[in-house]
Amino acid sequence: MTIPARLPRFRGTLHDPRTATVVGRLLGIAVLLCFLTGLISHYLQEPPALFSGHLPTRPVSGYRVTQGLHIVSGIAAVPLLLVKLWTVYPQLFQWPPVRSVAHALERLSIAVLVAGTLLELFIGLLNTVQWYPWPFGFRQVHWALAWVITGSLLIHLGVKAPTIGRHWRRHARPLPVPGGTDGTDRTAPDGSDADADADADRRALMWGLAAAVGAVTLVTAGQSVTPLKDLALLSPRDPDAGPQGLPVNRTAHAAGISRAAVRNWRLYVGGPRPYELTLRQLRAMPQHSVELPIACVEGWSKSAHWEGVRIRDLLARAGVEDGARLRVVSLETRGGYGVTEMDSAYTRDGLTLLALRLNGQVLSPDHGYPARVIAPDRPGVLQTKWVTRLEVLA
Ligand SMILES: Nc1nc2c(c(=O)[nH]1)N[C@H]1C(S)=C(S)[C@@H](COP(=O)(O)O)O[C@H]1N2
Ligand SMILES: [Mo]
Repeated sequence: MTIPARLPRFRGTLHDPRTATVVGRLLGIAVLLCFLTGLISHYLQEPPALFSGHLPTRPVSGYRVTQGLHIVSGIAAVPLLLVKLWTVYPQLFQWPPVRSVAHALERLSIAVLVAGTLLELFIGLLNTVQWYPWPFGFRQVHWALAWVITGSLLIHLGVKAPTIGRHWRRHARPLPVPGGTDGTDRTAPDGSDADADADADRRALMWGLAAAVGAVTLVTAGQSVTPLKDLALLSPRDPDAGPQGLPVNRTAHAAGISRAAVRNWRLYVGGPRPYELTLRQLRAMPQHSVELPIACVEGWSKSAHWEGVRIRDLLARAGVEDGARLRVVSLETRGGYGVTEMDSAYTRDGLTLLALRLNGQVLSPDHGYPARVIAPDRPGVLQTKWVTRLEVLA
């Protein structure tokens, strides 16, 4: 078989299986961490019936940590993926392009893996800057792609297992035997030691990669890791910005909350003895204070001091037994977050409040005045603002 003369030839020492293995396993760790924390986020937002009543509410910052790790590992995967692709891209020019049916399927699975991962990281990154320039639902696509990636990655790992195994450890280098004929001669024609050169190149590459991953992590992690916040040059959100020391994702204006709606506001609570309360009546109920974070799926998070009425107490007043599942309805009628569900694990929890105050002040309009949900260990997107109804679900 002759190789077409126009195919490029690659002489770099780092387009080799050892480098692909070393970079690949770091990328694998990042992808695995991102996948597992993504599963957690998905199941907290859309709990299967199996978990009903059992969603974790401790540690209260659990979601802050797992979602912070999700964003950090996803961002770290970007330079790792780029270097991995650079290491193996000469394979694109292998000849013949397809050797057998199995080989064709393998190449196809890699194409799916690469395309899926690039798209997943890209839409994830755009999501962290709150940009949704596509017609499809972000979460559904992000979720589906995660499984496409997992499947094609398992195929890839299975096919490459022998190669990965061979190059998992650095080979002890045989002593160079100049001019040796037993196949152990590692001396390049110019007298240098080719293996040693490759090792040195690889070390340089890995330091560069470590610097790149470290840099992108340091300048973004500050949006959830408070001690790093002064370094968070590139994080889309400054956790200190916003009224009352807390960022705002959707303002009252953007959510279409009218003055009239707020003026006529009442809280309805369903149950065997449903009732309605004015804000004044709500303020007359026993108030509790909690220290809980808002942890947005987009990666920023911030702890705050909340005061308000326990959801548990509101339900008890309506004659609801401990542990009801709720539908929480906001004054907001457009958008996907106006109506949310709350698992009984949260409604049972004494830390779950219908908050009226934030950091010592009455909630500002953008933070959900007159009342919003705050619950422990819960994705920010479900901490519903401008709450007006609590309906008990069967
Ligand atoms: N009604 C309503 N509640 C909402 C939202 C919304 O768009 N509408 N955004 C949610 C999201 S995505 C987050 S992260 C938090 C942000 O809270 P904050 O803007 O009060 O800081 O509120 C949540 N509550
Ligand atoms: Mo959010």
